[in-house]
Amino acid sequence: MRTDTGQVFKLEDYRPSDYLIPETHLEFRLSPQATVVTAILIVERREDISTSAPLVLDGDGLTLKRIEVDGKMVRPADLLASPDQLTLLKPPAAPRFQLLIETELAPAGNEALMGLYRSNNVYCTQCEAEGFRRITYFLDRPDILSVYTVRIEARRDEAPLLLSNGNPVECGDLAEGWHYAKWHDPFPKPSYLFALVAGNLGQVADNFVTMSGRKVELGIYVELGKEALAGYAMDALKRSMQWDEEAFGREYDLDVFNIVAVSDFNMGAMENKGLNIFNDKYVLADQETATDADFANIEAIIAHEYFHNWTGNRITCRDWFQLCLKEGLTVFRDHEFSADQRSRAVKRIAEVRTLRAHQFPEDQGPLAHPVRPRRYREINNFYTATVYEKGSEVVRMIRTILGPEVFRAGMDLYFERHDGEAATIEDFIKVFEDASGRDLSQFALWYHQAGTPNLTVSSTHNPAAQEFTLEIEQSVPPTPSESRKRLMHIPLAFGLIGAGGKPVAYSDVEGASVEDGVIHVRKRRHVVRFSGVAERPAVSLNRGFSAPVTLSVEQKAADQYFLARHDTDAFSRWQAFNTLLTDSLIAAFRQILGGKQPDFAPRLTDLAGSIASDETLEPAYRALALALPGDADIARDIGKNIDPDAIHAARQALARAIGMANGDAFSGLYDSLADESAFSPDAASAGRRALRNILLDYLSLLPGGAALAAGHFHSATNMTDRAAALAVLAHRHHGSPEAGEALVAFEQTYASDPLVMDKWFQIQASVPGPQAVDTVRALTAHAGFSMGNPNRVRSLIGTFSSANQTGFHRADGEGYRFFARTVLEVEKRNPQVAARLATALRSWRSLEPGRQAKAREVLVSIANAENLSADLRDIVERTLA
Ligand code: 0A1
Ligand code: ZN
Repeated sequence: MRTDTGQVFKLEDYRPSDYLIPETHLEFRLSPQATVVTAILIVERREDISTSAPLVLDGDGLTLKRIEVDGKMVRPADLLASPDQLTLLKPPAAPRFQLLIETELAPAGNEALMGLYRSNNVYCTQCEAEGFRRITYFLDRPDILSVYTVRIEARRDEAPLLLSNGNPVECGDLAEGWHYAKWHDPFPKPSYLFALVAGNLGQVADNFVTMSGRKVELGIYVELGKEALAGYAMDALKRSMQWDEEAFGREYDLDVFNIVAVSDFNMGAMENKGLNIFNDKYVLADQETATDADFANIEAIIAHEYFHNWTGNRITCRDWFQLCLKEGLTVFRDHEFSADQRSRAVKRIAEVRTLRAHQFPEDQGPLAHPVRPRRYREINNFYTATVYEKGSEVVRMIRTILGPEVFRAGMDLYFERHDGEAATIEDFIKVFEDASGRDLSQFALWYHQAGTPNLTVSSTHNPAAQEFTLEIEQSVPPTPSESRKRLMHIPLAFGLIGAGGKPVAYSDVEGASVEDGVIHVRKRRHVVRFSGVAERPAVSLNRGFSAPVTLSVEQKAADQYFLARHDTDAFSRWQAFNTLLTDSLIAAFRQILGGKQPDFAPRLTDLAGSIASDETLEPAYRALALALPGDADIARDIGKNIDPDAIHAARQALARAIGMANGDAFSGLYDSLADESAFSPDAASAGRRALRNILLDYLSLLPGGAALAAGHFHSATNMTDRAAALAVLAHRHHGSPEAGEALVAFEQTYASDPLVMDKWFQIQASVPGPQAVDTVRALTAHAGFSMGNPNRVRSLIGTFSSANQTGFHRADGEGYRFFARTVLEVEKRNPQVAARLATALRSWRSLEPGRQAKAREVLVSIANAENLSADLRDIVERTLA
């Protein structure tokens, strides 16, 4: 485990390396305990660098066995070697030389899952961000682009399959049951994109003919016997390849494209050149084991990793501060792909819910950082919702500002100008400035400034003057180490809506630049006057969520109801209803704190009923509208002095009120949505299931609800319905015989399928209430649970801490204490996963004082633990700062 050196890396300290490594030749002789890696590096000194400059290579816990320069041993006096660094004090005077480095690794003992490790007896690698230095000494930084040739040797019985990046070159037998394969990747790449896989895996093969007529062999490798579960992923891959050609003109460049699914993986998946490695959860699926959400995630992540081939691999990042250059852009691309494959409106709502659930709290708490950070201690902790999701929103805003054609021209220029380079955010912004002739310097603050801007908006109508006025004021809250903020350029899409939902025309506008339905907010305050407006319109703001901001709008409730029924922008219509729900939940929370029974306006519960049965809306959309803001969403919007029990009670009360007000209608609709036809994971079928399952959730709160949910569970013919019913039983009817029976039945059926058991862990870890801590603690001893597998840990401990507000934030602090002990236990094996888990405490300062003190105590106890990893120390210290 890498302990903390306290070193802070700063963007302004970037300077190019003195040396380059144009060629990298690697040889692996694989064995679980003693893999030998021989690296032959062609090293080049930059022209302007003195011959006396030492060559300093990165390492992380390495055992050096041999080192030679140009075929000769290096004198010990000319070398400084430690597990974490290798320095050639006197490199040859020649501008180009050859360095041979032999290291020995024990992949079987590598539980951090970085570098070369074993997952279910399969050798695999994870090198982003700094895992390559756990394999060999190297200039392990993304601006060192090298052409790799890799030879892998292994026992044929142990590893019949030998894969690396690029194209296969040759393979053959060796003595004593060993064999080898050689791979060559002609595209220079940074070390973080290196990959190797060796093992005994099943293959699904297909091919894709690119737009220029080249045939690419496609392979997806999975655990033997699971081949049938990879069909959906293969289909998603082919659709992704096709889409990138059509939407961005990007063609695949190697002869083969391989994907390997492994069961121990720290993140979702990894875009290694020509050899993507996936968490198996994002590959394996069929109707029996995967939910519709799983299918959608697989499609999105397969696309995301594939799209990285251009945005990340062909054009990579100069340094890790530029992470959003590849991640924000690639998330934007995968969002657009999913929107094209599914329903654009539904996709947009889901994206915004995710952004608000994960990125807004990050931006509003102690871990806030700009989309392009300027400092880090541990780069692994910067694979965040801000870099990914907000990074994607920033790209989307560029498209909104420039329009789709100019945006595409800018992207074309980006590929043309920077192909084969390690680029920066400045390079990225410049292509759009050049393509559009616009100055994007104020806009660029979105990359440099942390915090979610707020827009305060009020409106007035002067019928005599036929003038409608919007007053818009922007503010950006202070964030850690950035107390003063500059004014941003915020593209605010809007609509003025009149009677019957018709757009209201205006003859002129002044006070801000307004183009194509977008107000460009650039100053602290704009008074935007629309003339020629005879009747007071309702205003629909931030349509399509054109900017990732919070809005404080002075809006009459009647207007809000009107928009929830009539807004022609699907996102904003959803938003209007969601705001009504949130406002009444917050009011109910306050009633509960004041010792009153919460009450809800009948027009709100009626509106829920009419949305549910509105046949002009897609079922998936209706399902999203009916999904109440979660406990954590409500807490975020309240912002301070949070009592999770009161929030949960408010939410329960509203769910019950909506169920009671619409029982008959919901029941009829629920029956009509029953589907006897063959299963299909397509978006429309999934939408109908989603609507039916949310109706079940409401109906389960009415008399007979447990029996209804039990019937749904037992008659389910797919995992979406089965898991939804199990969640309803476990959450709404906790402790009932129906819930108990269903949990047992599910466990018995799926005990041998870890990915399905993850759902069983998740459902139980999220059952609200004070008993949850004991449930989760007991489940850590379940035979299917393992502290060493990231998926299991996230399902049980991650769900408990991030999706169970009443359980985790139990008033006596037991949730926190259990959590802290568990995080430290996970950390011993896997610091990266532990650090990510620990971010669940980032909003501790918004809790009521009692819980706040208890949360602080456990954060301090983690900070004081001995030998803390760099990963966990970084998170805990920033959280406490
Ligand atoms: N680049 C990957 C994410 C990723 C980052 C770090 C990893 O290390 C464990 C793994 C994957 C992506 O964006 O998909
Ligand atoms: Zn990515």
